[in-house]
Amino acid sequence: MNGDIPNNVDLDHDQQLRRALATWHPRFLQWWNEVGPEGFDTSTVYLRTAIGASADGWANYTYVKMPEYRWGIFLAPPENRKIGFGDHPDADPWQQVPGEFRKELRRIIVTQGDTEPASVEQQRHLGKTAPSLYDLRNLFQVNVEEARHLWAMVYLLHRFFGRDGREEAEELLTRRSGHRDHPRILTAFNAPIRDWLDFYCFAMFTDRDGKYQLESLSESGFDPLSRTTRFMLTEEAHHLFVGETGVQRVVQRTADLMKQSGRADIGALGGIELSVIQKYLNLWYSESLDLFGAEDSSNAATYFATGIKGRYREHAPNVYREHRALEGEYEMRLPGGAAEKIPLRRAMNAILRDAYVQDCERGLARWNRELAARGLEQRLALPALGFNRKVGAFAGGCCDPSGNLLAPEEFAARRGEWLPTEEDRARNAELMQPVYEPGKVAGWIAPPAKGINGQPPDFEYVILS
Ligand code: BYC
Repeated sequence: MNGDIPNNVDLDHDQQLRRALATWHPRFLQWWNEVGPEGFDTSTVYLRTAIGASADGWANYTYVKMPEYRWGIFLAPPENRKIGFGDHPDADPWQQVPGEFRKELRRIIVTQGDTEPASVEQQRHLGKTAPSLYDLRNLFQVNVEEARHLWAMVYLLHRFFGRDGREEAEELLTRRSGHRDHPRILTAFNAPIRDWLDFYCFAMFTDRDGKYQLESLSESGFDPLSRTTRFMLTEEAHHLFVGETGVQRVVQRTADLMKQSGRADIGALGGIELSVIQKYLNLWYSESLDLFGAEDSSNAATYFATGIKGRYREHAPNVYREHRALEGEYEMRLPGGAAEKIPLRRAMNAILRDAYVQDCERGLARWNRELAARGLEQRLALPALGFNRKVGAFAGGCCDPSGNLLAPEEFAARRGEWLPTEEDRARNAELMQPVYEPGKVAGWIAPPAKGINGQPPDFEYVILS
């Protein structure tokens, strides 16, 4: 079985790793069969498979049946670098796990690893309602690659953490998204993804947290973690594209219907109303903000001080003047418009989140241009930092999307104005009938601007059987 695993980690000569994978690989396939995409095991899908870390190896397109996908293990090429930040910026990166940081590194790798299978589980049923074969294929591409990202973290656990690493790798296949007794670790990965608007918002906002977390882990002093996350980021870009353009296409269609009809309530015309799109943005943006952890975090300060996890683009030229972050403060915003200054190192989660927020605002501006281009006055918005938060300074309080504090009863009473209701979801479920004919696209979403890998609009991305 190991002979089939594409890799650049010298698997053939790593007996310990091969032995660990010999047990884990069949368990992984069992997990995929149990909770991976439902109903498409025998279909043939036009997928890219990473077969090497070089430019021509990581995006190899072929038709494959998903259970036969060749999940592999890849590290980006080594770089000549120093740790570059924290208490020992001039030290060489570690090729093995330093004993004193073992616990922290394991915890971060397990947390990262846990999100990957969780997302596959969350998206399990979406194939049955895909708006086109193009979208169906993109969903499956995201699914197989998130599963490969699980492999990336399992490689680190198996290769560098001995017996407890193997136990953690096993646990990654045991927890389940949304399970009452064995849930996934982070909150957003237990939230259901019930329809395609959830999926596009998830890929826009939650995958984007992934991008920022992976970027800061790619700065890590633990070199194998840095190299594996750098390679993951090459695949992640497509997931973000699926999310951002997915929402954009929904907005385009909605805007077209609004313009044609001269009205906002375009539900009867087969579109998703802008107010409903706004509620989904509110939900997934706020869920995803929680993924950055608390703004004031001693864990984050330790990760930075020890060289385990850097800031976004820590190594890039001209981004940070100094890399110890011992001086200076961060102004942490609090409910009700107040603020509190905290030492910079304790604010690493918040600093990363701020970069993320800016990136989300860029995506939002792109969607709003679709409305402006059609002469419409309405605009989408990102809700305030304090809206619908369960982690950090705003946890437990209640705010409306503009950031005004509310009594919990008022929030509960008005919740349906700001977050998707059962009626919104029922309406979307009714709209989202599958469209599996090559070149055809459901009526609630605009067609994609171009095909995958230069393919024509009527390309048969998935051969159903
Ligand atoms: N849910 O100091 P704090 C992706 C816990 S997405 C539940 O604020 P810290 C992907 C925390 O564990 C990226 N619990 O947190 C996307 C701690 O517990 P203890 C995933 C939470 O440690 C789409 C306590 O609260 N990668 O790749 O600084 C598809 C106080 O914690 C949550 C990573 O997250 C939460 N949201 O940081 C597929 C990177 N937040 O110690 C994939 C690895 C916090 O009191 N993870 N807690 O028991 C990390 O770097 C950090 O663990 C976090 C939180 C950034 C998540």
